[in-house]
Amino acid sequence: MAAGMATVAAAVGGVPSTLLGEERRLAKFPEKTDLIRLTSRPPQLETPLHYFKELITPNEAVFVRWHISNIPTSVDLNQWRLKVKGNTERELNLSLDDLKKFEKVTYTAVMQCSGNGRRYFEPRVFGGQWGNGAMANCTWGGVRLKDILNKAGIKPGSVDVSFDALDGPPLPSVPDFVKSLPIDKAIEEDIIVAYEMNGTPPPMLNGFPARLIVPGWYATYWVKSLTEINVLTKPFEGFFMKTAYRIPDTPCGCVPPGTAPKSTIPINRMTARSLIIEPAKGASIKVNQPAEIKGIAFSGGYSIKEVIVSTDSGKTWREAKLGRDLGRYSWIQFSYPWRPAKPGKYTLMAKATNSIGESQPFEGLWNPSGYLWNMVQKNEVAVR
Ligand SMILES: Nc1nc2c(c(=O)[nH]1)N[C@H]1C(S)=C(S)[C@@H](COP(=O)(O)O)O[C@H]1N2
Ligand SMILES: [Mo]
Repeated sequence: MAAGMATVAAAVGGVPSTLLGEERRLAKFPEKTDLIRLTSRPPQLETPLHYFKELITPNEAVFVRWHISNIPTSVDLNQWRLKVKGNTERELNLSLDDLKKFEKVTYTAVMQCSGNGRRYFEPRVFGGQWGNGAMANCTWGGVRLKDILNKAGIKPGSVDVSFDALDGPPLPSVPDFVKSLPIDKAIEEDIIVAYEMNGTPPPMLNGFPARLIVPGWYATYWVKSLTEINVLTKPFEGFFMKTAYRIPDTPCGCVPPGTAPKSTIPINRMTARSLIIEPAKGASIKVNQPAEIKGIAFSGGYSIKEVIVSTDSGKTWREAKLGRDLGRYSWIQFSYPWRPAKPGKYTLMAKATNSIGESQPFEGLWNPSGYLWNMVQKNEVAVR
């Protein structure tokens, strides 16, 4: 994979913007509100930023991302089963009611696509040209994957667990969307099979009737409309682990812009990031009036310790106030009371740091697939 990547990235500069999905029109899909359409088949829909004023993202506004066009449009719960098989003492075929008999776990976690913010990469890279709206903060309810695996009985010699779903390839030449986790990761306490999203069954497009939640990790692992869990004695080698969704094997997951990594690893935990939501980019603000700077910050499973805000392009910084803490997987809201005293152009910035010192770079970190975007934003606003 790595060898061809540098040339691919370099070529994107000359690609017409329509091929990069630049036509960002709103579209309405079943159970969803108007979202920004990147593609229709398969659906890739982005959330307009104003929805992130809320601590919890409503189901109808949550972004949508499918890889292959054969996606489920209805599920008969009398037929649907979650099969657990492979290197286990027994095979399970769980109905939704069976799943609900396990102990229920509920928490709030940010779901973010690996390619969120890809459109800001310089040089540009191929793939869905997401702005910052391929993320959501939802409360997930479901059952521990660990409890399901223990019920099946994991046999010695297990190395990976793979996850398959209702969506299938339209042609045999198209790889099926199957993901895997190493066995030690799969039995972590907080990974769940969720049948609730903000207290109701998830919309079809977000993985009805149940999906995997790997809190702190990018959503590529959050397999929707789950049907099969397979415990494996050999490393899983499917396309979406071996070829796609890999990052450079360097401490930053990045390489010099436009170059190919020497080696890669599967993408995993999310980087720390923050986003100013208000005032929006390009907003016009009245001089000498209170204008609160508000936003959100999160990281891959470690609580946000601090958010600092600048109103003068990063020359001086002030600590923002953090809002209600919904746990280490949730995003946290921040606010800073601002009252601009002079008219002019202002560049607003915010920088988050988590409890293990992970923060955000001032220059975009680059990798050929456009993952891990977390550069400190520069939001220009006008004060009149
Ligand atoms: N079955 C299935 N699950 C999937 C995918 C998919 O294509 N098929 N895409 C993954 C990726 S890359 C992302 S970003 C999230 C998106 O979840 P959402 O559509 O609920 O926002 O689903 C993940 N789970
Ligand atoms: Mo994704």
